[in-house]
Amino acid sequence: MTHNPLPYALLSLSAALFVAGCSNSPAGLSGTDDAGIEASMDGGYTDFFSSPYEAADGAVYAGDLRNGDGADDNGAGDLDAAEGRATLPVAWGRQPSGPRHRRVDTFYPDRNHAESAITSWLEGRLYVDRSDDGVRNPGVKPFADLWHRTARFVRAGDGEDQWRLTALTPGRISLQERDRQSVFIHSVRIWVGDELALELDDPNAFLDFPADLPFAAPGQRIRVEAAVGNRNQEWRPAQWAYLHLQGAHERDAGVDQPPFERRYRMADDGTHGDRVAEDGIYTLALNVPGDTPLARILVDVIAAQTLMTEFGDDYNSVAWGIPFRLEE
Ligand SMILES: [Ca+2]
Ligand SMILES: [Ca+2]
Repeated sequence: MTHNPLPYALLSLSAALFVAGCSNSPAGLSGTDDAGIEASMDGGYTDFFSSPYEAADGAVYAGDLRNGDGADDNGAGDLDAAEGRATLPVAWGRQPSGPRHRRVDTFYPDRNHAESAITSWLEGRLYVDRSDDGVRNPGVKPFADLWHRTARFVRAGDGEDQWRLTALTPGRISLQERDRQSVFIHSVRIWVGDELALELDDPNAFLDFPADLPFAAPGQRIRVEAAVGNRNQEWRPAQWAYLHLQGAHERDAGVDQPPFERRYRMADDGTHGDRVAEDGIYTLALNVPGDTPLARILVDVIAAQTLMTEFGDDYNSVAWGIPFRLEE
């Protein structure tokens, strides 16, 4: 396998932890169960470990959903960019491609507990259509992302190869070539009704599962604020922010449904619940859709430059995936 410096660093750290754990608690070795851990990830917890779905749009969307009710706000505005002023394409979207590699490094502090660092290497194509000609004829840009999450498990029963999820970090998506990434997420806050349900300023922070996850009933109002930025200020705005509602599990047993994915553009213009225009805090307020397998909220930041042209090797994006609980 060929990997970049970042995954090497992550894996080296995990390996060091693993060695330290073994030497400190030799009994831990007899409790290792890598196959059982991965079986649990791919079993009941697939919503949090199906990284390709967390990463991708899976379609080239026309316009943008903005009002939270599913109506098309036609986000593509005037395509003639004024000096330094970024505009949106008519349509854009991502499609994963090629094989996906997942690496799981698990440390066992004792025979009943496990902490797994999961890294996936994701590649795909970004489609951008900037010609307002009534034809869906996008150009294509390649991308290569890293997806990372850490999760803690407890053995569900003695002698069973079953592990119960007890905590997890947000899913963090970044460029494989980290020094090419100029966009960043500083923090995310989620309100459910009038209550601040989650405040995240560290994507490596653990959320207790399921107690710490934002929780809402279908139809309930949620509001998401994301403080984001771009070290490259060539365009104004320098980036766009999107919110994806996602879920992978099957809502109805026995019915094989495609993963649920809905993308909304977040506002930084003082509308749609945004408190201050152009302060780098993007907002979206919407009513939680019912009858969907909503399990994740993904905050997705993409550099303005990346959507200003249809071709080129300038993909520049970052995302945090936040697990979410929908009242059944
Ligand atoms: Ca077109
Ligand atoms: Ca704002």
